[in-house]
Amino acid sequence: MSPGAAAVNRAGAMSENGKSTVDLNNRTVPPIAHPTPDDAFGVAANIQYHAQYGPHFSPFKFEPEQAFYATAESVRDSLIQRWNDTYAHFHKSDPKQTYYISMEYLQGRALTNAIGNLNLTDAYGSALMKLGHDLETIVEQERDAALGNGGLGRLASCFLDSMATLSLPAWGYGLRYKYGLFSQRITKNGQEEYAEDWLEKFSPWEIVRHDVVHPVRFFGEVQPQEDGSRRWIRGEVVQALAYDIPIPGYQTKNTISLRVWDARVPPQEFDLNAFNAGEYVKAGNLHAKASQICAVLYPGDATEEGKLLRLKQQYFMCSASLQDIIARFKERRPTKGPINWSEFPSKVAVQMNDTHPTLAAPELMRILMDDEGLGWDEAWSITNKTVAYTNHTVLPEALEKWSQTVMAKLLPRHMEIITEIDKQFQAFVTRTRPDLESKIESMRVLDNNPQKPVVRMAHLCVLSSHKVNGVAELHSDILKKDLFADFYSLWPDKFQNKTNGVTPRRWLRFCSPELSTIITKWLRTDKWVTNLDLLAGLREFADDKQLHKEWAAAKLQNKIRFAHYLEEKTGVKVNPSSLFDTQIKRIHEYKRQLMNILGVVYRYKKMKEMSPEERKKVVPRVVMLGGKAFATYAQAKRIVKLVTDVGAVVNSDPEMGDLLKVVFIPNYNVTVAELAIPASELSQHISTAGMEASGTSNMKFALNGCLIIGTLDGANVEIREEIGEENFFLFGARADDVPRLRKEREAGQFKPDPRFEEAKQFIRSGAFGDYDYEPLLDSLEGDSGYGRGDYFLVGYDFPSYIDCQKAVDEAYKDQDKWVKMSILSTAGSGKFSSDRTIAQYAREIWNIQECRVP
Ligand code: NBG
Repeated sequence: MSPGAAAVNRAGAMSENGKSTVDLNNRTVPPIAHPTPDDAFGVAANIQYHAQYGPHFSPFKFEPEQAFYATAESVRDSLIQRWNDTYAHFHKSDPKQTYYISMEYLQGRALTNAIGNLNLTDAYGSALMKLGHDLETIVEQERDAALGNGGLGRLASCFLDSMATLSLPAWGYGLRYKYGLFSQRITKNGQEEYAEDWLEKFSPWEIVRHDVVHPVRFFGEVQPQEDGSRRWIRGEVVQALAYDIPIPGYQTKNTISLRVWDARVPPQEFDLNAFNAGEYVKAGNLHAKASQICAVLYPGDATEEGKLLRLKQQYFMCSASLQDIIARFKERRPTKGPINWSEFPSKVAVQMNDTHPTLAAPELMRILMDDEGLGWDEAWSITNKTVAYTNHTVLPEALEKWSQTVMAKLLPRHMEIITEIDKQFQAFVTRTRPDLESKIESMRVLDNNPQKPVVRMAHLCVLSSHKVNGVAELHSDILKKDLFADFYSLWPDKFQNKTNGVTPRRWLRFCSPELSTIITKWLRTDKWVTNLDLLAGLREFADDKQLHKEWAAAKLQNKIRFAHYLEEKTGVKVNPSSLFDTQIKRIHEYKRQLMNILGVVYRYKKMKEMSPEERKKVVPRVVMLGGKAFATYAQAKRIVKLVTDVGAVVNSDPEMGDLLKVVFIPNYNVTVAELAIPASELSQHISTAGMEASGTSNMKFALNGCLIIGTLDGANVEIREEIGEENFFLFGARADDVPRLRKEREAGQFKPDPRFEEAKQFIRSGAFGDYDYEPLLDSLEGDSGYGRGDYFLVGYDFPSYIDCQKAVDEAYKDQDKWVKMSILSTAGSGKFSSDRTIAQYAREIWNIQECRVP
């Protein structure tokens, strides 16, 4: 922020007490409500208008916070105009549209992205200057929209950006969580969770649609009708109210919408009599229940109540979205005469992002049969042609299974429909593939294990969808060969791969303007922002000394910026000329942050043993880890604690100085990633092979010229292919070897490397404090047993990991070589644009075309 900016009022005058005030007689910049300003003066006038007439703050203050909200509202005016034009254009053209349903979106901040996409960054920068503020400070006022958890949610947000940029007729659907994912604080005890109140004031980006409300029923019963049809009646009904978040495309007028649902009950449901009788809780009972639905993302599900709430959330999202989709379809059909429902799949594509939106399929069946009067076969054929499913994980604990009892209680009609789907599937297999007869039980949607009868949501997805895709080549192969092998043998054409991607706007153009400018200069075009393959043009200059100089300078600038951030958040001062080594992602045993920190422990111990002379040869490193551990995932929380304990010891060891720093980056989110990724030189993607479906931060790092140390897992495989194996630090077991290695371990054939034993022993010795790490270290011991036997193969991969880290240090010593590798990383990242991914979905799954606003 520019010095004293907050204390200067909009006319540029200081108020008496030094606080900023508004000179209401200021005529320099009059408030103007025009929604589409495009010059600095027009923008300033529009910001001024929102500051004075906006309903949220007193008009006398214009500190950065108020300035942010007024600025955002001014941007929103332009977005609304574009959104209206887009919607009108879609309505007129009536193209087939895609509806992307996702439990998570990780939007991050919106301001930089919105003005960048509108090509108004300079206009807003100058306008704010006129008003006594600088853009950078204003941008920093915004809270991240925390409606997601990890890669799955961020992918959904990148996809929306690409859909808008490609001018595709598409919508996102999700939930409007009040507290979203928790906010993380790091204390002496490790991670602590707090409610993230991104809506504490309000979000300037959302537009409530009071005219878009759909009823959603829970519980109740099914009533057979005289004509043989079935009706779901009684129970509890809440209303889904739509909020739209505009998603602007880059260099297109198209602005699409992320529609998130909030749960409400109408005032009539408030029991005034009970309230007046002093029964306050009873009076607002339904209100309280409704407010639980959109309170948090992934509420704890250890209890029955927690499980029920999660299922409620999922159904609420699916039902509201499907009703909305159907209403939009009907809007364009003749009001008189029957609707031709067979047209539906040629107008509507529904994409289920993982299994959370599975209920979209039985809900569509229910609406078509019970509300619209279609027969089973017709409804099933329409549903099947409409919905498609993306699988994002092969981890058994993440493949959802809902108790049949809970399902039948909360959604009795859907349970009937699911049961019928299951029955027809069995008949189909018996009829067409008698050879699969013995597999039927394991393939069914219903698992009738008397101990715990459940509905297998992934199987329901596979049966209901016309296409099923994985998110990287290796992952899609595993789906076909392993997880869904029997389904694949039934329907080989159903299975596809769509390797993930990331939006080049947020993840290069806007998060690293320095590097972007250099790329544009050397490529002599900025077209790479929408055609990322053009980055390959950098290869030609990979040895150019001038480019090396500019490249290294941009990287250094990003490192300095991030070093400031780290110091502010953690108090740890790091030297920007050290190697910046980063691992940021959800904390999970399969992602093996534990291997990273064990490697650091080993490095530290070896450095302690060195003579001062030997130490001089060490490449200084800052090892940074960040990520949230799920609140009830004890092992993950112990890993966080270990990282912070190691950091506390190493960072205060005078013998280490700048040679080694270990920092836990608190409260990792999109905004932190936007700072950390452009600043990193090495990033770790070191999951047990076969377990990370894709990874998307690996793509962001590579795009920003950060080298990867990683296993052959997920999209690492394709990244390495694209950027060249000589530019990738590879180690570890291959996916194909993992089952055998686990078996060998169980048979007692594993011999640990002495370096691995040494690292664990060092922790056990109390070198990092007396916290009880035994439960964590014990998971690496033994050959079998629950939570033991090193399921994630940390011990097996450790020696090759350490050797590979040595190779990293050697490579870093040769800065010319390193910078060349860095340039080649960026140059080889063209494939990983979400524009490419979304174009493939549009062509190969959704069958939709560009619908550009003229
Ligand atoms: C995650 C995978 C990542 C992948 C993202 C996006 C879930 C269930 N899966 O590897 O773990 O990059 O999805 O596809 O969150």
